[in-house]
Amino acid sequence: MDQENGYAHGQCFDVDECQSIPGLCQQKCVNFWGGYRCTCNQGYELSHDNRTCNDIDECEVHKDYKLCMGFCINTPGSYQCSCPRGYTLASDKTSCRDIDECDTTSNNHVCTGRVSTLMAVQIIYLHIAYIIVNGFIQI
Ligand SMILES: [Ca+2]
Ligand SMILES: [Ca+2]
Repeated sequence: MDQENGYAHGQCFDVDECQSIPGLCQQKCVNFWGGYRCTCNQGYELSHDNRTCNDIDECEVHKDYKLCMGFCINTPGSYQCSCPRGYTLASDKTSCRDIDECDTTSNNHVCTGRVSTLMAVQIIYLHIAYIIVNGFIQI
């Protein structure tokens, strides 16, 4: 009788390697009659040792398909998209949407009235320059 090797009472039976050998596979173990197979979670691929799983670099593998409109950032088991400055990630998590800096309903008030931030800074600099040159405050 050799139950370890799947032979008992003159008959063969399957050994569930996934149950009997803890840590056999790094992520998932699939038992079948006469053997077993390691598999990986979504976003990972089985490495050459047929046991451990490596992260798939989706940004590199699918670079021809342009997964992201902006930048693609590889993450363990997945990937993320990000956008250049001045854009925000849209709800589809892949495309970029222009930020309307002039939209007064948003919290990014860059303008007050009709004076832009840049103009306001220029006015302050002119006042400071005037004070330095003339030595007194005159508004
Ligand atoms: Ca088996
Ligand atoms: Ca990945």
